[in-house]
Amino acid sequence: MSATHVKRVLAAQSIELPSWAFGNSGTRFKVFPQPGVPRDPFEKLADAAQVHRHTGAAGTVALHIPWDKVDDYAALTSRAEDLGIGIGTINANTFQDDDYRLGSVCHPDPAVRRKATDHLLECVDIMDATGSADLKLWFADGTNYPGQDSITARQDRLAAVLDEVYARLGEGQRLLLEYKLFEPAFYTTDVPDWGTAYAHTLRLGPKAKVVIDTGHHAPGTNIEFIVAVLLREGKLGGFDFNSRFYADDDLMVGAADPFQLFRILCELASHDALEPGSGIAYMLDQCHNIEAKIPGQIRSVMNVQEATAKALLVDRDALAKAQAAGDVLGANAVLMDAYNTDVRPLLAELREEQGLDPDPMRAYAASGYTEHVTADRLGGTAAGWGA
Ligand code: PSV
Ligand code: MN
Repeated sequence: MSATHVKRVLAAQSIELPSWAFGNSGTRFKVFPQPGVPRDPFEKLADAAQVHRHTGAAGTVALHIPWDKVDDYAALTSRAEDLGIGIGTINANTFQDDDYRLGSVCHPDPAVRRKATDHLLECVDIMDATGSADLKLWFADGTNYPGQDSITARQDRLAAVLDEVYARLGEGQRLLLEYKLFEPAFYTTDVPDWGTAYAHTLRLGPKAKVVIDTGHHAPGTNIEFIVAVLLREGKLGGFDFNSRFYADDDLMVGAADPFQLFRILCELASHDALEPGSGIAYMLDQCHNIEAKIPGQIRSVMNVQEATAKALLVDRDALAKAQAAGDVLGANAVLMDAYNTDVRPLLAELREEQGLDPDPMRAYAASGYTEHVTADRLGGTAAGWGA
């Protein structure tokens, strides 16, 4: 692919930011509060807009309901527009209510399932109000002990709820089903893997797709294989990007294993799924527990851009030739040549062409925004993971 084409795809790339990345977060051991953290969804949007301002590649923000619940979604949407960004995916939350001890959509009690379903339907109402196209569902449902509940009955309950939510989707709206190996349930999880998510979304229909959170697999899982299979079946809806060393670490994408990120993006490039309009939502799902949040998001967007540029630089003709000839080392060398290319000058050039500073980290630091919000956001309650 020519440098011009690479830059064209990169210029059109859009990486969605999670609103919750801007609030205080931590582990079950300690949350280290940071000064200047937003106190409401409007301030979260303002911080997200800074990431877009300096990268030009992060024009939408995902909301998490009820963390980002507001009285007036029209006002929130127009604030986003004023800031030069848009509202993206609506993430449902059926994991933080006392009623959900035994699950939400898979709970044995129909009243709890009704409550969870009503929440999901409310999320679609919010999509209507904000113009959001995607509903992202992740369920903390599962069991901790053998015999605790019927695995099959739980799948039946899940299917019934998904049917009801799917039927409520409007024109152009999608349901993205996210899977996760374990946590908070430890014995069984009701949507533990891509196979389960695929089976449900296949049954539901074309508006239902699978979302891959890169942190939700067993160590050593070949995620690019999952990407290839789902793309081939037309069932890949999007990504929650982040890095993991051990479990669902939610560290910055491309930090723990940039080569894995490159391999995933290579698979997407080979299906032309990085091109605008491919229908794949590229989202971050991260928390910045000890590092500064806005620069953490800027760095993450840059990491995705760098891996994307490398994936686009793979000489696909040479690769196809080497593969057809059974040239194992030659084919591998084509990939490694692209991976080992320093794409930072190309991205700096692109940013200059877009009227941006070639170094987004430096530009943000020089902007004085951190100092401004630290001085300005006094009083009130800082948003946290969960508010
Ligand atoms: C669950 O671990 C998850 O990945 C889901 O996407 C949630 O909505 C999100 O994290 C919350 O941070
Ligand atoms: Mn996720």
